[in-house]
Amino acid sequence: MSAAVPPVPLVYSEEVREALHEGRAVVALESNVITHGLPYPDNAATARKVEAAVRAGGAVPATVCVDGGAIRVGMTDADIERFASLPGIPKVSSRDLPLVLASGGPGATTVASSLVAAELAGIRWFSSAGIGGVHRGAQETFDVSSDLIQFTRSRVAVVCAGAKMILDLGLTLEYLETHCVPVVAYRSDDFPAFYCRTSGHRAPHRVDDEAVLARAVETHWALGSPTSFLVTTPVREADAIDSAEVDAAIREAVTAAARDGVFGQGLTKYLMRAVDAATDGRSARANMAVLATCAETAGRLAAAHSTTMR
Ligand code: PSU
Ligand code: MN
Repeated sequence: MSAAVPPVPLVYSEEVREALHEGRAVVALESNVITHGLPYPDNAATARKVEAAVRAGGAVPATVCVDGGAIRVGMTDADIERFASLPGIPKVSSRDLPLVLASGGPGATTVASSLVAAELAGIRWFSSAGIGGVHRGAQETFDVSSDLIQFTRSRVAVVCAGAKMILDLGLTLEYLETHCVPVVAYRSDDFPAFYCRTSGHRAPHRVDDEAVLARAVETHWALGSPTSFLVTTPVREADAIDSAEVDAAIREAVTAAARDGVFGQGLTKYLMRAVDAATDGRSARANMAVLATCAETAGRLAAAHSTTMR
């Protein structure tokens, strides 16, 4: 038997392959938000809207998933429909990737595993509404999202509306600072909180100019840093939720999760669904809106980046 390590099987959609070949701007997107973030059929409609938003920004979307023993970079419409409607497709974070690839089953990539795929594919930009982070009570539970650890390893610029509201956003910012991950608020002052416009924390940096941002991203990597580069953009005023409206619901959800013994990879989904239920779906609708906002900004920044670097 040969001791050679097999190459990582990457399968590109036609459109993404061409865009990368021609050096056009591409924005990677996760698929776990389709399978675990929203209910059917909102998830399918949102995935399409998010792809359209990337295009509106001027880039090509590449939604990432695992299927048939390969990492798929660019899902077809039929893929999206299948992932959205088929129950039981597992959440695949970075550590799960080799297992799902080896077994050949389908898997929905989180922010972390999508970054692994993006870097392998040579995609420099990624968009998500709310990244994972340090969970509330992590001092006891040790629950820190693999998304944060992956940021320390993948050279990808990540556009997001901050981290999910269910997390401890102060500790999440501390973690990013400790691990030398740049955090820049684009045309805003504060680190946002997913569907709330501010976390109450000021972002470490503010940049308003797309070309400056593009140069900062390149310079970060030129300096030898192996990390991601976070760019935040807040939810639009019209789509935003007042943090007072969700605060109590989040606190109750965190208590209920502890009572029900929910931990590990199922916790984030449990908390998000509990808040959606407590707000009569308002938080889910805000989630859909902010996904599109981030995607459009990512499309614009990725396009500006590819022009600036030409
Ligand atoms: N559940 C949702 N929406 C999401 C996620 C879960 O309702 O967006 C996700 C994202 O895929 C993110 C991941 O990368 O959860 C982080 O999970 P964890 O906190 O277990 O690391
Ligand atoms: Mn976790």
